[in-house]
Amino acid sequence: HLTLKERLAELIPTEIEKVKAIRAEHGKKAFGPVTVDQLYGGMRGLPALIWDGSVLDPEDGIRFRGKSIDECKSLLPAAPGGSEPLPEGLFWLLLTGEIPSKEQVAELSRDWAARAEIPDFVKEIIDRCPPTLHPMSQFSMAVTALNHDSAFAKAYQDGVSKKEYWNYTFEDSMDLIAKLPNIAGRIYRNVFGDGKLPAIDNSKDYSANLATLLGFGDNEAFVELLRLYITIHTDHEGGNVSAHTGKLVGSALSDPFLAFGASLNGLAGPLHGLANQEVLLWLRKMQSQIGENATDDAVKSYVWSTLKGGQVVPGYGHAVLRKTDPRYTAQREFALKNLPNDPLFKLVGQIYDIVPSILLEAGKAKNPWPNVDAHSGVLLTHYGLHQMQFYTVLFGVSRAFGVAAQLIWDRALGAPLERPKSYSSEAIQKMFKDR
Ligand code: NMX
Ligand code: MLT
Repeated sequence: HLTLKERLAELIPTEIEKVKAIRAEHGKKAFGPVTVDQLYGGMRGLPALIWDGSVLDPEDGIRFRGKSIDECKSLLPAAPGGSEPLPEGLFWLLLTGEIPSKEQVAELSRDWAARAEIPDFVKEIIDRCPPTLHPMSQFSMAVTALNHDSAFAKAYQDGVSKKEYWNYTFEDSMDLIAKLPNIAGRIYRNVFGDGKLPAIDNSKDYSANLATLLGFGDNEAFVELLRLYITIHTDHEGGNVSAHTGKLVGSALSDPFLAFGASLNGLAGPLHGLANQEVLLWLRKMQSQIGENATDDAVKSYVWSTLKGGQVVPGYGHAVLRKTDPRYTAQREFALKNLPNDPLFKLVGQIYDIVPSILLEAGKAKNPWPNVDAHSGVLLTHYGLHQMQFYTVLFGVSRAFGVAAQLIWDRALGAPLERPKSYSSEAIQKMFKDR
C-alpha cells in the first residue's frame, strides 16, 4: 500500500491540471456583488478563499471532503476495541479525499510517534514560562520556536524549486502535528502538575499518547473522547480565524511552524477557540450564583443578566452556522452514551433548552444555537481534566490537522501571496456619492 506522501504525490499533478482548467474556463466569471456592509462587517459571506478539505453548510454543518461527522464516524478506522474515529484517518481524508485503511492509519500513528520528540531548547522555553502565562501563549511560543528546524525554511534558503515546496511543507507539517502532544503535555504538567512527563509509546495512536502525556492514558473512555474531540475540531472550512490566519501567513512562504503559531494566536481569542474555556467559566459562575440543580427560571434570569451586562453567551451563535453545530450534537451523543447522569452535562442540556429562545427574543444574534465550544468542557471535566485554561490548547492540537492540510495543498497548487485590497471610508463615500 501507499504512504500518505506517496498518495499525495500521485494526486497533485491531476489537481494542478484541474485548477488550471477551472481558471481557464471560469477565471473571469463573477460571483456577484460585494456590498459595502461586507467590508465593514468582517467579510461575512464574502467568497474569497479556496479550500477543498472541508465545507461548512449553514444548516447541515461541516463536511470533511463531503462527509458528515456521522459518516466519518462510521467510515474512518477506529482503534482496536474502540468505536470513535481515529484523527489520523481524518488527516488522511482531509489531504486525499479518501478513506484510509486501518494499516495506513496505523502507519501514520507510528510515523507521528517517531517524530514526537521536541528539541531541548523548546523544552526550556516552556519550562521557563511562569505558570501564570496562559497555556495558549506558551503553546504558540513553543510552536513558533519549532521553526528552528524547519525543512521548508532550510530548503528555501538553499534555493529549492517551487515545484518542491509541498514536499518540505509536508515534512514540516508531519513534524508539527507529531510534536504537539509533547508540547501540550509539557505545558499541562508544568502549569497544573509536577512537570514530569512520561515518554511517547511508539505502539500507541496519537490520541492515546496525548492522553498519557496529560496523565489520563489509563482511562480508555477519556482516550476515546480525545479521538472524537481531535477528529471533529480539525477543520471548519477555510474562513474561520485560525484556518484563515494559517493560510494567510503561509502564503508569505512562512513555514508551517510560523503559520500555525499565528493560527494559535487567533484561536486564543474568546470569540474563537477560547470560547471553550469561557463556557466552563460561565457555567461554574452560574452554579456559584444560583446553585446546582437550579430551576429553569433561575437559569433564564442568569442568561438575561449575561446579556444585559453587555456580554455574549459563550458557546452560542456562529458566523456561518444557522442550526445546532453537528460537532455539538456529536459531543452530546458521546455524553448521553458515557456520562448521562453527570450533573454538569444535565446543566448543559438544560441550557440548550433555554438559551436559543432567549437569544431569539433578545433579537441580535443571527444564530441562537450552540456551537462546538458549548459542549467540550463538560466532557473533559467529567474525566478529571478540570483546568479550563487548558481547553483551547486541545482545540489547537486538533486545528493543526486542518491548517497543515491547507498549507500542503496551497504549496502544491502554487497558491500566491494573499493580498486583498483595503479601502478608506472616505474612498467609499466618494465612490458611492451619486449612486
Ligand atoms: N450571545 C450574545 N450576543 C450574541 C451572541 C451570543 N452568543 N452571538 C452573537 N451575538 C450578538 C453579536 O455580539 C452581535 O452584537 P452587536 O450587534 O452588538 O455587535 C450580534 O449578535 C450579531 O452577531 P452575529 O452576526 O449573530 O454573529 P457574528 O457572526 O458577528 O459572530 C460569534 C459569531 C461566534 C463570534 C458570536 O456568535 C459570539 O460571540 N458567540 C459567543 C462566543 C463563541 O461561542 N464563540 C465560539 C465560536 C466557535 N468557535 O470555536 O470559534
Ligand atoms: C471553528 O471551528 O473554526 C469555529 O466554529 C469558528 C468558525 O467556523 O468560524
